[in-house]
Amino acid sequence: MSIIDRSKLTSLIHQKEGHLTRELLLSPGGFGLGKVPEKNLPDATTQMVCGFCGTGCNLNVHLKDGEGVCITPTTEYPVNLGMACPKGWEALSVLKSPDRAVSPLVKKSPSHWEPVDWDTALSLFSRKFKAIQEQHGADSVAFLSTGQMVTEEMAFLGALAKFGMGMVHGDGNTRQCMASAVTAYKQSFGFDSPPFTYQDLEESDVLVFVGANPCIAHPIMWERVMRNPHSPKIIVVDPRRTETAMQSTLHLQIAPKSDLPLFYGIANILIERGWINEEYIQAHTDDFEAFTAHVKAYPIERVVTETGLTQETIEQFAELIHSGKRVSFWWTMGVNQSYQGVRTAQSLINLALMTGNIGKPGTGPNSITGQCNAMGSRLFSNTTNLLGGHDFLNEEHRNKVADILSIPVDQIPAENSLPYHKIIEGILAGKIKGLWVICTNPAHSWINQGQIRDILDRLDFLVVQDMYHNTETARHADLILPAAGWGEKEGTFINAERRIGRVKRVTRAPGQALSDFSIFKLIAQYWGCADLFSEWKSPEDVFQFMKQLSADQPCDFSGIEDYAEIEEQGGIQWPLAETEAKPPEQQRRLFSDGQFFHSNGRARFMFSEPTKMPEPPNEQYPFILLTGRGTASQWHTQTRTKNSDVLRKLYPNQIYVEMNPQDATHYSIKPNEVIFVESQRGRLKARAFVTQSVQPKQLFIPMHYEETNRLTDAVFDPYSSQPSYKCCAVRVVKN
Ligand SMILES: Nc1nc2c(c(=O)[nH]1)N[C@H]1C(S)=C(S)[C@@H](COP(=O)(O)OP(=O)(O)OC[C@H]3O[C@@H](n4cnc5c(=O)[nH]c(N)nc54)[C@H](O)[C@@H]3O)O[C@H]1N2
Ligand SMILES: Nc1nc2c(c(=O)[nH]1)N[C@H]1C(S)=C(S)[C@@H](COP(=O)(O)OP(=O)(O)OC[C@H]3O[C@@H](n4cnc5c(=O)[nH]c(N)nc54)[C@H](O)[C@@H]3O)O[C@H]1N2
Ligand code: SF4
Ligand SMILES: [Mo]
Repeated sequence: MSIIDRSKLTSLIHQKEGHLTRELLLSPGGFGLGKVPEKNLPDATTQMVCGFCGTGCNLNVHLKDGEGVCITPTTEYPVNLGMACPKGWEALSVLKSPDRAVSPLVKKSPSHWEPVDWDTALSLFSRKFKAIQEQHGADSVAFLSTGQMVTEEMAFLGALAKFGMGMVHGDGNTRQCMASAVTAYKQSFGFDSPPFTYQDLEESDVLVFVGANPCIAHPIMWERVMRNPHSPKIIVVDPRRTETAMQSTLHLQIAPKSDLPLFYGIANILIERGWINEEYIQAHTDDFEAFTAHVKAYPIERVVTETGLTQETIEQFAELIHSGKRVSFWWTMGVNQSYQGVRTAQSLINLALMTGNIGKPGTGPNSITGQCNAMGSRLFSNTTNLLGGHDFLNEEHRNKVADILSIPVDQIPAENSLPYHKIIEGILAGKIKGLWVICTNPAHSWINQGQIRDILDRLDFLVVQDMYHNTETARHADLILPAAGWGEKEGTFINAERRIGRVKRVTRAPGQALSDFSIFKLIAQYWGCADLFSEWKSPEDVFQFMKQLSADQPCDFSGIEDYAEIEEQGGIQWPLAETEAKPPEQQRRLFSDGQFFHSNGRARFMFSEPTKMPEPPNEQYPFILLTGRGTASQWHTQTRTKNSDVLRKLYPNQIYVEMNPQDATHYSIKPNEVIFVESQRGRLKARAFVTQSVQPKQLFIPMHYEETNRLTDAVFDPYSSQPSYKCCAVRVVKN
């Protein structure tokens, strides 16, 4: 069954007033029903990539008098093949909202902001941040960036903050999301390099989804699985019986955070039974012997005890991996957002390496990205890496970047930024006094909300640059800068399969809101560093710099001519070096030659002992709380999706908590009853959704509701510093 019920969506859209052209395009009869006056029909169509999730679907935007009026999915684009989820269909609606920030706002009292013009706002921005830096040092002002702006804007922000304004510390919401996958790939392969192409979803005969719920979070990738002609076996590893698990061949409903013993145990079975690809291991990997010794400590009995699975299920899983000709492993936040996310991701990478399931169609250890441009931020946000996947600590890299950008090399910091949680700690310690938050909403989405909100209020100066004036973070801001959103500006995104796609301006930003690109350009002027960016006139100018910066890196895309070529080709995946033949093939994967990015060309088996759950349930707090995506119609902190009448009808408006019927009986809780959920850090009120989809003594609350992160525990992966959003101890209290 398709999870996108188009007939429902269409009828909901029909109910919407004032969008007759849209009704026509979506209705089964299409044009020609005679309902809409000729003059309202769109008169042109352009195409661009969706601005929500990392799938990167392409959308036709139909224009009337140069203004986008409605959307249909592009049929001939190699990603979505004519499909889109509700967020894509509704992408234009969320732009029109009374919540949009239409002018810069300056805080006058704790709950009162006044509109000012850009000159006043940017003079204040520069004066305040400069004063802080003069008194406390250049590194006392930091920034938080995003995986949701176009890459050209991310690069501009990172370069402006670090090369122009002297900042050392800057991180982004990709830390909340992809950091564990990034670190896992870097350690295992030598570069952050997701190897797959979406065609692999259709070419595998065994697909293993771990901590991933694509039916909700990546619906169009799931549609690609549904098109797979090989009657694939689908294995889902998730403590919840998710929408995806319900459609699987085999659901391994493991105890939360027992993935590591499970996959080590599976590796042990594969080795014991000789179900490994010795030739591949010999030719292309390091440290397999030590890995073999390590996984010996995971006999099946131990795996049974730690995961709660039966011996038969575990064996069946191993047999399916063995019998598959093309096995692929896909993971998302159930893996990354953990106190041992990096090693868990690597336990999947190890399985792919040891069975030779890499570099061939339908294979791969494949991390699915979350945000539309998480891949862009991984390469160009100038936070964890120096622009283009380079290293701040490497002198050669600093020289290369300085050369290409014609900036003095001593303006490039020769030290790494603090990761996100250390920036937050730095504020608490009084070392960081100024913060600039762009395109992210940490007062809702960061872990342990009470703490982050208190910490944001300790800043001397907080600037929030957002499309909407009333986000949870904006409510703490001293200065709010109104930004244009997706559809109101130009640039490129990089999707989960490394495909660079175009984003365009199809409508005007409201009021005085400006594209982030223009805001950065203005700030450079007010700060007095505009000279550094005199060549950065348009996003496409920056794209040309990005090409040069990527040259000779694994992500080399210097072979792409320009924006026009990206469009002609249906997006272009990196790498595409200048020397490569054109046109590039539309579906390309990495490592087909078995060459990895470590200096000896080999991949590494990475592993260690699992660590203890930081806050296991106890008598007082007997439940484990899981959090994640709720519906295909909700996006993160809901600043955007709550502004569509259609989407609002497709998701529960009030916060709810999923609870197993056994627990509901035990606590005498009736379906829909309002209860309290409490952790050591906070409490919230939610409606009980009594369902078999969660196991006894586990609860699930979607992240889209403001209250959810009151409960979560600020614990991080030691290698990636990614927050562990998906397990803390809570209790339920009846009204
Ligand atoms: N509709 C919608 N789509 C989205 C988003 C959105 O907000 N809304 N956000 C986008 C972003 S940024 C991201 S990062 C992705 C996230 O996409 P997903 O990672 O697929 O979504 P989540 O629901 O966060 O988590 C996936 C699953 O991990 C499971 N899980 C929890 N703990 C464990 C564990 O210990 N082991 C295992 N194996 N599984 C566990 C949860 O039960 C959950 O079902 O979605 C993207 N797509
Ligand atoms: N409990 C729990 N918490 C979680 C998660 C979880 O699973 N559980 N998942 C985590 C994950 S994976 C992620 S990615 C984060 C997401 O967390 P956030 O990044 O905080 O969430 P968003 O709602 O996407 O915030 C993006 C902000 O940017 C604004 N915006 C959109 N487009 C533009 C633009 O072009 N320019 C500017 N300037 N602003 C713009 C939006 O209005 C919004 O306020 O949440 C994390 N938090
Ligand atoms: S699946 Fe993702 S990229 Fe595709 S339409 Fe939906 S939100 Fe947009
Ligand atoms: Mo994410």
